[in-house]
Amino acid sequence: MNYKLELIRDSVRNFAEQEIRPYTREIDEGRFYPDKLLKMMADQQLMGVTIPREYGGAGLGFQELSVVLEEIARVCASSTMHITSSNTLVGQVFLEFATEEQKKQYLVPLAKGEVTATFALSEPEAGSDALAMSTKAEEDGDNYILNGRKTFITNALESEFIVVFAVTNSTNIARGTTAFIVDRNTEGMIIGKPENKMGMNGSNTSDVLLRNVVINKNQVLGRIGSGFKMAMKSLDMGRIGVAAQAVGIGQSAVDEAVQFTKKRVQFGRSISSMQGVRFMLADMQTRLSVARAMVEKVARKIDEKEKIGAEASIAKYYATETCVKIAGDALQLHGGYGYTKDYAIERIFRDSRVTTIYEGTSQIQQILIARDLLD
Ligand code: COS
Repeated sequence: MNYKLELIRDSVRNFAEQEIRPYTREIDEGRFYPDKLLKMMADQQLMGVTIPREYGGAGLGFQELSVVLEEIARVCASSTMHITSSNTLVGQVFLEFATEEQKKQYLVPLAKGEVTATFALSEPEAGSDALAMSTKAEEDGDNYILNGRKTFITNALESEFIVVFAVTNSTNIARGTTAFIVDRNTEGMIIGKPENKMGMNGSNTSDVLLRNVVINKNQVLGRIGSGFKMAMKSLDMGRIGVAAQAVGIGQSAVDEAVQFTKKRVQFGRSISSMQGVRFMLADMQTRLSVARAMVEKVARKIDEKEKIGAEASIAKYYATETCVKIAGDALQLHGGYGYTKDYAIERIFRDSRVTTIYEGTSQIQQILIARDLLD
């Protein structure tokens, strides 16, 4: 047993149970996220788990982050949407590619939880096919001028800055995409109204419209033309974050199913005493244990700087499909009650569903896994 990880697990579990649990229903039904909880998560250093101390983070790794995401998602999946970007997508691109000055200006407040930021890659016609992106950045003296539309951008409305990927050379998009840091309120950047989503209601998702947005060249992140590979690399990190979140959601489904089936009496006995129900619960628990072990393995490899190949995709694919399956089975075990908003499993089922879609669908993960095997 890794005592340090177990201590972190206990402490985050207590925090989530005591501070977040009382708001879970309100967050889901009200489609908002309390500032008070954001501040508390920042005070617990949850926004910067994987960011070194010198840049305002906790100086830990992906193993610790996985435990944090799992324990928070177990109580309120939406809450993890406020922790992932700073630790994975945005945090990792800044850590690896930003200049020292950019790190001081952007990464430090992000890791401390003083500001929110997001990652804008997807477009209306470029979702799974990221290379189909059409947002353009044209050079103009000391500046670039950005035009285009990004879609499904997490927390865009609250973000103090957005990492926008745009094409600087359309002859080869894989080698002609660049990442730009666009500050909130930059003229020409318009954030759309939040999507009316099925779940994860504690986090907004909006379009980002860029109309002749003038960005100085010192706001380029990394090298000109290196943006696509940067996005793909950070998505590998992001995917292990989603896998950990899925394990947490899956665990909450198991918790709810155990609690409900023990209490529910049919045919004169608790349904948890029936073999058919017990087999379902055993199957759920087994799949969940496998998913957790996969996440732990990939997180350890990332921390030890070992090559992960397609393993982040394998973990994301398996953990998220498992999460959706377990949430569905747990709802089934609740019978008609599971179909009402009176039981937490209804929200858990809705929240689970996006995990096989965002940060690369299950089908994209299958493509990457098969390529690693065959090509
Ligand atoms: N790390 C670094 N470089 C990578 C990479 C990675 N993980 N994955 C791909 N690349 C590079 C390739 O090496 C290639 O570079 P060269 O042209 O210099 O050889 C380039 O990127 C293009 O890759 P590829 O040829 O594999 O492109 P495809 O269009 O065949 O596939 C996929 C790209 C499908 C893998 C990509 O579009 C993808 O991941 N799509 C899903 C996007 C996604 O997850 N969206 C959700 C966003 S939520 S923030």
